[in-house]
Amino acid sequence: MKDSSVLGDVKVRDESRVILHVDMDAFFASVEQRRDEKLRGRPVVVCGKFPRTVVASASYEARVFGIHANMPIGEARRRCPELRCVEGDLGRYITASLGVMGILREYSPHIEVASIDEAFLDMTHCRLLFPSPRVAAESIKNRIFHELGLTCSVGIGPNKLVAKLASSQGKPDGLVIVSAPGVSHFLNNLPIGRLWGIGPKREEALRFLGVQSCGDLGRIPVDLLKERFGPLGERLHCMGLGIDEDPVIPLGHEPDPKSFGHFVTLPEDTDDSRIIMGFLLRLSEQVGRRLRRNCFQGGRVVLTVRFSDFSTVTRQKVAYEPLTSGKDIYRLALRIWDSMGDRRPIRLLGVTVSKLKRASNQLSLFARPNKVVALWEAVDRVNDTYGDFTLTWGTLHQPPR
Ligand code: TTP
Ligand code: MG
Repeated sequence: MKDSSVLGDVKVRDESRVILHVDMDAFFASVEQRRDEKLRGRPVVVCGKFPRTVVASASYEARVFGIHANMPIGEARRRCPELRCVEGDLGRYITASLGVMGILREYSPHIEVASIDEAFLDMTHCRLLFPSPRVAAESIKNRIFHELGLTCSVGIGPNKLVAKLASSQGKPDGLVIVSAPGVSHFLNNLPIGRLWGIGPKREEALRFLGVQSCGDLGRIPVDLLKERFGPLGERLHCMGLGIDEDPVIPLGHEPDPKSFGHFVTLPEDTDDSRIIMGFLLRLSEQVGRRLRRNCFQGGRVVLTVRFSDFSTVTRQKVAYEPLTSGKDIYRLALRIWDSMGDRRPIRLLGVTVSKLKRASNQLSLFARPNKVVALWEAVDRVNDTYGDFTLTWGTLHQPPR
């Protein structure tokens, strides 16, 4: 196999890789349709339990009505009055996901679980095991369907970028194969919004430069992209050409996460500071818990606030001491909230901790007494055993509806 390598400053592209991307179709909704036959063939969405939750997953029958992930549930119901809304059950989806990943593992040891319902498989070294990548992909689709009662879409390409675009192109229940020489033809008319990392704002900025399709993105001078988008310009240029040298990273070899964040859509828009503070404390606790569970400490708190008109503001503050406890995260989040001074009613709140470092046992000058550390370890143990928020701050004793 040719390896991607750098000769001087000339990047050599490895076009001999065979990468499969498998993405389950309407995953949460399909698991619900499998469980309950009354939901099959019908418009179904999976959502949270708050009345103003958003859609997490929409069945393809629901998508005909323009319903999609992240749409407020009220809007989804307006579009389709007969819509069935099912409260999500993460346990069920994790079990289904384990089933899928178990099957995929039989096809290649080089598997990167990219999310609960998608994975990349590097099949480059498995070529002798299957007559062709197509045969391997068809076998995967058959097994997932017959053994798990679910459908998936598979994309095959010379890299992760193209494989992922190919799987999404074939949805639902598709199989799209793009060979290395076919990449530029494949990208030519593909809308730029399909590329990872291109949201509505970037899409608009690119359209302003006359870029409509991925093909256009590849043809526009890289210097223009760098001028407009900074360091991201180079990456955009590569994406437009279908170049992606990122390896498939198997479990246990992932780089450290960059941040941990939790978000909540409030039961109703509010400017009541007591309610807002309650949610901030709850979110901060959740983030602190994740930091400790994964043995990280944080250096910065980012507060996300979405107002009732959907305008969204993020503000951040750097911490003087490494963050691990929800209370410290909360203090900083509250300071950010206080300093924002905008008291319009809020729809969504998010607390994220970034600048993560692996937690060390080194004590700082201002180190907490070990009693505090021991207390948090004990609280975590109780919550691990009996469920989140079994032991928590008195102010959270009445959990938000
Ligand atoms: P996706 O693969 O993005 O969506 P999907 O499987 O529902 O539909 P598609 O056929 O287009 O792939 O996400 C996988 C699951 O992750 C999805 O079923 C629900 C969950 N999810 C959320 O909880 N919130 C979100 O915002 C998104 C996008 C997904
Ligand atoms: Mg999916």
